[in-house]
Amino acid sequence: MLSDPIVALATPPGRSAIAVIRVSGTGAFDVVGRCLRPFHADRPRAALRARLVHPATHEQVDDVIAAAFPAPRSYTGEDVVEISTHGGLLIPGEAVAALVAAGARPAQPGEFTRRALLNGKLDLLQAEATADLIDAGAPAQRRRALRQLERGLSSRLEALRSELLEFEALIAYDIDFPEEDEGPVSPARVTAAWRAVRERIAALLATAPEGERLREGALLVIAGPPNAGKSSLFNALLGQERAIVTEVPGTTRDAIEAYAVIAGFPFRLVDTAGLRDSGDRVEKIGIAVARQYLGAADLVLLCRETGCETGDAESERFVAACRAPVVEVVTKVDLAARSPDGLGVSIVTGAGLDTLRARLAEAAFGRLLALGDVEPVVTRARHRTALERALGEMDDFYAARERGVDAAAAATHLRAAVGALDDLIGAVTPDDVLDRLFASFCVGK
Ligand SMILES: Nc1nc2c(ncn2[C@@H]2O[C@H](COP(=O)(O)OP(=O)(O)OP(=O)(O)O)[C@@H](O)[C@H]2O)c(=O)[nH]1
Ligand SMILES: [Mg+2]
Repeated sequence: MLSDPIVALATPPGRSAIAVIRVSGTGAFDVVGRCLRPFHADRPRAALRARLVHPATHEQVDDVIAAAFPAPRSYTGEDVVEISTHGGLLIPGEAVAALVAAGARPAQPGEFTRRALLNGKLDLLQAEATADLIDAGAPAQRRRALRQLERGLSSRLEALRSELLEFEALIAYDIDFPEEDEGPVSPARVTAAWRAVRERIAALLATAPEGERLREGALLVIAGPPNAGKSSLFNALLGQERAIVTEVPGTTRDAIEAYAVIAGFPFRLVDTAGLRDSGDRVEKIGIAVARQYLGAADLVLLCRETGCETGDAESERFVAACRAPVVEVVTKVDLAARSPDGLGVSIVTGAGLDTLRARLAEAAFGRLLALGDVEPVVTRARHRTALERALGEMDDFYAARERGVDAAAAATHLRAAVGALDDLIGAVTPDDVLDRLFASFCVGK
């Protein structure tokens, strides 16, 4: 395994108070020792002030703070030095160049975390959580990623894995005593134990749709008749005037998509053209686009203007055609003589907006809200396919037993189910899985 010293800027380039540079690998302390005056590898985990100089010219680059983390008690499990330099356009780059001149190699994206993984400091799920934490845009994403980083999902899978192994042992016991009529283990006991494990795998798998939605953001499409106040609501939910609002029906033509955090959850908001039977060519195209978005939506927000609550045939037809859940809202309630039957909102007075936000979060992420932050959730297609495989093997095992297949042969399905969970945790991870994960990482992480 490669453990040559690598270096990278761990903070984004540009003007800033400080920048952090990381060096990791066998010989990292020698590399840093050539650039820092003084450098104390024998005083680990202490922040010490030093001059950073170029190893060849001895010219001073910066005045820095550095801390040494000897292996294995470091992020990567190797010898690591973290150096805080001044920020800005020049110094961090020059400092990295000095460390390269002293013998370090510029790191690949995610190379530090990859080494942490290979050295057993993190499992694959934790490495994924690290990327999710950095990419988090909504508090719910941060909470979920932190739980996963704390091994919430890993320990649930490990527990599942040992239950599976216990079940396998039960079956093995059965195999070892084939001469007894009923076998030493009653079929009812085998079925009950099988069902318990199967249900736990299925319960975890059931979190996948909303878990994946949490990583990507729920696609929320705002629809309704022209002039219903869709764009006004879009802007209000977004917190900025992004879409054009006028009193002219048919103002919005192109669908407008924007990322928004609503009640702490991530959404991809889409404002669409008002739904009506239009003769206008451009508007017609806009309505066709709206229809496509409605087809792909995770959730639809249907707007109806106050006084038109009964709805129009066109919107009804659109909504009937989409598979996603629909949240209905009556807009412009500040103009209403009496309060509406359903949920009313006004962007003029702000009435109903908080209730609407809560309702949208509930509709898109209700299952996650009910689970709370403690219960583990799967958030990637990779997790889903591995669990589906485990579940499939469990079912194949049962079917094989039902068919009277020899117990030892049926048990190979249990082995395969354990293998699927191992892949998920990342016990043995093929290089291409790692390559795909770390390609999306920042350099320096
Ligand atoms: N009084 C009041 N007027 C509103 C409210 N929301 C929107 N309006 C007005 O209603 C008109 C239409 O608003 P838009 O947000 O453009 O409506 P839309 O549904 O996007 O319309 P199209 O894009 O044409 O389909 C504008 O004149 C807005 O100022 C509200 O809560 N109260
Ligand atoms: Mg509009």
